[in-house]
Amino acid sequence: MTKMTGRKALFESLKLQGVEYIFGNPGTSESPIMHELQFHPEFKYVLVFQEGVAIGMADAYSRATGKPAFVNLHIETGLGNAVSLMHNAREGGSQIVLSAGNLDIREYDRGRTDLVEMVEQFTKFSGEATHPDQVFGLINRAFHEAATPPTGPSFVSFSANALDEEGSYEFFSPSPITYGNRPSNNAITDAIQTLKNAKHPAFIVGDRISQSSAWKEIVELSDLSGAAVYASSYSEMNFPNDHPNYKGEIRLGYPEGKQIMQKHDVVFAVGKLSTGYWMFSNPSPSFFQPKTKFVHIDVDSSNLGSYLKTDIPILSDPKTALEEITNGLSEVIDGEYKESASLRTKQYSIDKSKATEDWKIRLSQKYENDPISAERLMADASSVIPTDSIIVNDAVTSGNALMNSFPFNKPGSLYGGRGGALGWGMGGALGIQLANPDKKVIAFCGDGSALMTIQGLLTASKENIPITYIVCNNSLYRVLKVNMNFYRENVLNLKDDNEKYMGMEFGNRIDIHTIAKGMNVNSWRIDDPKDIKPRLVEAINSNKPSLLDVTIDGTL
Ligand SMILES: Cc1ncc(C[n+]2csc(CCOP(=O)(O)OP(=O)(O)O)c2C)c(N)n1
Ligand SMILES: [Mg+2]
Repeated sequence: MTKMTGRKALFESLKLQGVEYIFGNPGTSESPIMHELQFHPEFKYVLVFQEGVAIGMADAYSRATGKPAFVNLHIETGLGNAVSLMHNAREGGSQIVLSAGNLDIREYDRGRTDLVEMVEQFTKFSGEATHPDQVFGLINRAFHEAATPPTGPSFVSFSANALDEEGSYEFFSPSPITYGNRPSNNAITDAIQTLKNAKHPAFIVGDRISQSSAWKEIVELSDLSGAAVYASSYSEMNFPNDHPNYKGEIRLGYPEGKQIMQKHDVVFAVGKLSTGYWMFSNPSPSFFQPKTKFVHIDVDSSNLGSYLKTDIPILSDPKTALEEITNGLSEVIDGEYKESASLRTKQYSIDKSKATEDWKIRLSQKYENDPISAERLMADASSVIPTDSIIVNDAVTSGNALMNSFPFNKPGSLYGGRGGALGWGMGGALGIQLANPDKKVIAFCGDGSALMTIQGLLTASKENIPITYIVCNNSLYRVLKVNMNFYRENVLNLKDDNEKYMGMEFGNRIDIHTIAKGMNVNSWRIDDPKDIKPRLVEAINSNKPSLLDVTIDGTL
């Protein structure tokens, strides 16, 4: 047994977990941690000026490195600011270990907050060490829970006494984590048979494809079966968006999503499905034809068969399951099957060319618009951004133009927020850049989203993290207007154009480039579309944090 203070044991535990960065904002209750930090130069403390930035950063860093990210915030007051983006981390299963100091356990009756209760519903595991002996075990457990499938955020807090008093420890290194749960043979045989009998198969992919590195496997199976591929989530490159079979994102809960699904007799889904009807009333319990065979692959049993009628649930690492299905299918199909699969792919190729043509027409119609169209911004940006850059997508309604302008066909080329909380991108870009110091990181953010966590710019300049931010400044929450129209038309059955939009416009243009300057970030305001390309090249080549505040058209 080794004896030492709880605060020293905390750093020993973090070292064993291979932690490199601590994303944080301290307070007095974290004094033991901040005091001990000076003796551990092997950790880099990245100071944030708003807690949401730390969560966005940790979320993205953990996704880009594939390992847990550690965050330290200040007791209930700091945690409160973090909860919004912890929702995204829980939705996306991000490997975050969030921590905070708490009052001495003896202050239990003096207004001491139950921090675990406060954060628990946004985590996979939460606990507080109230005795120094618990520190190592708690850290070990929190990292293990965060990193094992299904991954997800953890929370740990430390009573002041647990950090300042001496405890006894038997340290050991964390166990290796294997992600490759094998599927049941019967389920695989049934899935192969189902796909073999399919006339119009479809795949719905989620971020679990990226998480299990199953890009090659999903493309191979789609090529072999001629399946159309829809993304339930595309916050990472889950299927090449330039592949003929790729049909774009699908919103299963919406009428148009259900309509698209009507033509498919077999649907294979991978990962958690976003099925929500967002905030509208009357959600739909089903999305497919009653006769459609539904096969669902995931590492999380709670996603399988629990909310959708599922013919073949496959509890497995997607990469392994997809590989086994592809191998099995290629052994049982004949020339006739191959012929119809290739006919489907041919048709999808024609559809794709048509969609590309439509996009070009839309772009040319809007190219000279004043204010700048989102289409022009994205097209011009994509023509000068180096091809091996990483794109961060927090662009909200400009995201469609982004997806049409950039080819995403390499793993790790794109990251976006997961879950509904606004403000992910400012911190998210920082985490991606820290995880990829040799790559250019270009982050597209909606002005509304950027303003939620604009303090991220201060961290960028303080640490000289050379991201180029592009703010799509339309002076409004445009998506809320789009959704309001949908609500009025489909839920309220109103056809009247004279309805007002309340609380969605910012009034005067907010000069985000001026805010950026105040935070020591090089920035430019762009009103003339001709400035997009040269300023963007200048920003990227500066190798410093920089920002383009682009006035774009927000009309519907
Ligand atoms: C923390 C938080 N607050 C409020 C919302 C509601 N909300 C969703 S999208 C949105 C507006 C996004 O606006 P912006 O980033 O400017 O993008 P745009 O719609 O203009 O393209 C808001 C306010 C949210 N999702 N998260
Ligand atoms: Mg906006």
